[in-house]
Amino acid sequence: MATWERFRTALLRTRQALGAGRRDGSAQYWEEALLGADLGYERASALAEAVGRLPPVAQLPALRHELIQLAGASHTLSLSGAPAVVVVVGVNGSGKTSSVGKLACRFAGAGQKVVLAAADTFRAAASEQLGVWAKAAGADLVAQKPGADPGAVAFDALQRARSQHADVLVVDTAGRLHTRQPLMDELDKVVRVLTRELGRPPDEVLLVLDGTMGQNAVAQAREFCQRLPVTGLVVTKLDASAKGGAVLAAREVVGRPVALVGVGEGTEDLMDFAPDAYVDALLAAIGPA
Ligand SMILES: Nc1nc2c(ncn2[C@@H]2O[C@H](COP(=O)(O)OP(=O)(O)O)[C@@H](O)[C@H]2O)c(=O)[nH]1
Ligand SMILES: [Mg+2]
Repeated sequence: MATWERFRTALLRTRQALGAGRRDGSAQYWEEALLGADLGYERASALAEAVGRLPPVAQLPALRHELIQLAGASHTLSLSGAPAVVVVVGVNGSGKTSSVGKLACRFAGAGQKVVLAAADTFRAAASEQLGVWAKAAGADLVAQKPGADPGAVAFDALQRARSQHADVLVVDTAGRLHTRQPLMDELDKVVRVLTRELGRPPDEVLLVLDGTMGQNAVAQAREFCQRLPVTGLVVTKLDASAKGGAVLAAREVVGRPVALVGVGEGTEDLMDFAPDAYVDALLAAIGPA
């Protein structure tokens, strides 16, 4: 299936939200449509006002142009290190472990040797869940006892990746405040340990956002990006969300590119973000003027 079609399928609910009203070309119509897709109030009303002033035939092309600008450039993962190191962060339940697993399958499928680090050490179940993905991908799993220092797990995993000449190390992390140490400090430490050992920052620090949370995910993104050197966003669960517009809002608010989007629970359901295809898929539900 083409990228556009996969986005279109995944964005069914958001498209329904966007295409719900009867298109009369008024600013109010556009504002309701864009708010329905959870683009955020300020952005939705500014766009609606600008588009609503145009003649009906010019409205959809103008909106498309504006949304593509908002979506920003595409971001190909930069994996040049040997090993390349990817750290995955985000709140509990956002889809970190699944995204780490899908990435592992993708890298392994491309013939790369992958090591996974279970740096969510709060629950035993967390490393078990990652172990299932490691098995599926044929990746090596580095885990320690529950309660271990996540920085120590990251350190061990990097040693392992080096000794095995792995191509990629992907580090899964915890998403909730579960020790006396606040979450951001813990994640910051994981990144610092890796930076010190590598002599450079990790290749990617990916922030996973739950696509069903809409504007709440945007607020989280702001908080994470203030504290951590986030290089890209991963927006998951778009297949279960009517808030696909929030992807664009998050990108704009934090100024980090959207790297990947999750469109389901299968190993293949983590797609590279393509701004044009995404916006076209979003707008596909809007009827003629
Ligand atoms: N439908 C759907 N579910 C997803 C997606 N990504 C993750 N999930 C589900 O979201 C739940 C939480 O994911 P998990 O990776 O454990 O989140 P974590 O706590 O951040 O590690 C699991 O049930 C996943 O299967 C996605 O793109 N689409
Ligand atoms: Mg997890």
